[in-house]
Amino acid sequence: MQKIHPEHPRYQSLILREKMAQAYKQGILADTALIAHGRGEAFDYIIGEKTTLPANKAIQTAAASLILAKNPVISVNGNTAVLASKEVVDLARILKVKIEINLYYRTPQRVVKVEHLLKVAGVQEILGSDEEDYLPINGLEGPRSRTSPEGVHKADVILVPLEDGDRVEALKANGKKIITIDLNPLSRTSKNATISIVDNVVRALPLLKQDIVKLKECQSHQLKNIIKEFDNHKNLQESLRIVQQGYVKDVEL
Ligand code: PTJ
Repeated sequence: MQKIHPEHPRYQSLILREKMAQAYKQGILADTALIAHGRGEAFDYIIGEKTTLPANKAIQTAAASLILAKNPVISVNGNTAVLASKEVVDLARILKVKIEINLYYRTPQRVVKVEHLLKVAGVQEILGSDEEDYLPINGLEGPRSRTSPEGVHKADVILVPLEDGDRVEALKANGKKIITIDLNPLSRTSKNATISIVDNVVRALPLLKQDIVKLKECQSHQLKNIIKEFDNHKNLQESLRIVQQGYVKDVEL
């Protein structure tokens, strides 16, 4: 592994990049995973690698929604597992929910490796790894359409960090509430989700956990109010404005 100096101004970002490169070499990630990561990195660079105000608002609403959900599930792909297994497992533990593996570029070998990462991070039961036990989502082709009967299939609220647009659309069309974490406010995922958190998964997941701990003490009408007051479309526009401002600021330099 390349030595990265902690004093480097973009130390965290370089550490994540290195982590992804190593995981790619180990066959955990899809061939295009580093491209997806690079796109996220570009947006993160523009927003200053910080959680923005609209992202914080979306995180708070996501926390309220997950607490109120009857059957929430966390859907995990290769990139999320590599970047944030521990954070995903922490969140699942505190919410007492299941984690389900869903891979866009599914191979049995990658499923085993992603499952191993999550188990090392501390989770016992993981859905979505069985090659036989699944039900398809209507309106979606290929391995992405797999849902575990005990997980995504019967879930009402699904947290899908870093997801592809087709799957979000199909899950929503099947009546699910979708919470995404995607650094690109223009992605179909962000545009179609019920709650879109425009932030890096590595920052958003711990903040989501923090808000869940805080809001767990609230009564259900207070949580419902948080959700009622949130407008995802408006919030996404604010995220996009921050991206535009970041860009203009750089050009003026
Ligand atoms: O592991 P698999 O086989 O399921 O494949 C996973 C990837 C991510 C390769 C696959 O789902 C894919 O191709 O995704 P997309 O369509 O490229 O979308 C990835 C989105 O995630 C893009 O909009 C990126 O901006 C965003 N993104 C990348 N890294 C991060 C991110 N968002 C939040 N945090 C990140 N660290």
